[in-house]
Amino acid sequence: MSWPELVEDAAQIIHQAQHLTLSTGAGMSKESGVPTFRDAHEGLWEKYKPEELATPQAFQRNPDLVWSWYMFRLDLVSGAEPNAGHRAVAALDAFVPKVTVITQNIDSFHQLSGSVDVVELHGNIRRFRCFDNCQGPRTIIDLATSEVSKEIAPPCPHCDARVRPDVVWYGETLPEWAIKRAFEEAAACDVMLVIGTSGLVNPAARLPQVAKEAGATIIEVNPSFSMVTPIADLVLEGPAGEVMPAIVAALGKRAAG
Ligand code: BJW
Repeated sequence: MSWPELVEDAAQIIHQAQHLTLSTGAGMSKESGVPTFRDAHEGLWEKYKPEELATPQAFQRNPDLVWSWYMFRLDLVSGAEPNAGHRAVAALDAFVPKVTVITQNIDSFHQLSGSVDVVELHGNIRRFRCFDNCQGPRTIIDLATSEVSKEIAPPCPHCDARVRPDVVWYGETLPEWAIKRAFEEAAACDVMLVIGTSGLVNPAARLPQVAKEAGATIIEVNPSFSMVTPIADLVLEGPAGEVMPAIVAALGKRAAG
């Protein structure tokens, strides 16, 4: 069935939910003009494999290359805005008693569009820290990005190391509190809405399975097949920026009627 035919089913399930957990990925921000990871083919993305740049080893090898890649992406995110999908996700807070957004995205768009409870699994591209964690794990460095080089990773103000973005690279552990909350919310929800993730990167990829095993209904919004699709109870094969506003409109009609 095409996604418009499934909107009422999705609204019915969400309408009955007491505890809704969302798990969102790069597809959520695609309609804001931010490329996804695995279907992006432009600029630096064409030249370098994200997997080869998003690692601590890559930063050690060539900090300036990795820094310039992140500055390019920070400019992209700073010039973009949350889309109708993010706004619709934020609107869900009005329809379900408990809503938690667990995101792999690093762009702050859920927070900017008004979602109240957002758990960032992979950090945030707008924050920075010392590569050597000289002031303690994940201590944030206040950096005016407008005043630093976009090509050269700046020196840490406290030690000889360089400054890096506060994101989670391959092979690095996720913030402990974030992963703990994510798995708690996955295990406790009665509905999980999975939007715009390929479901390839762990540990985030395990969240829908955890929710499913705990008895939750899984709804997926994604125009393409993903690793989540086989376990989803309902799949709306469309873009988040169109599907999510349609679901919220259907919820609004239910609330009014
Ligand atoms: C739309 C749409 C529209 C399009 N609407 N939808 C071997 C070596 C080292 C590590 C590992 C290893 N084997 C396994 C691992 C573990 C590794 C992992 O899972 N790797 C797999 C790839 C195999 N995980 C880790 O390393 C994690 N840490 C960890 O596990 O620690 C313990 C450990 C350590 C060492 C070894 C083993 C365990 C950390 C993972 C960190 C991921 N970091 C990145 C970069 C973040 C910073 C940055 O942005 O640069 O996070 S990678 C990248 O992938 C980014 C994303 O958050 C993440 C997920 O991608 P996402 O969001 O799913 O995007 P896509 O592009 O994949 O999918 C987009 C989807 O949207 C598609 O389905 C489209 O169809 C859809 N779509 N338009 C709705 N309009």
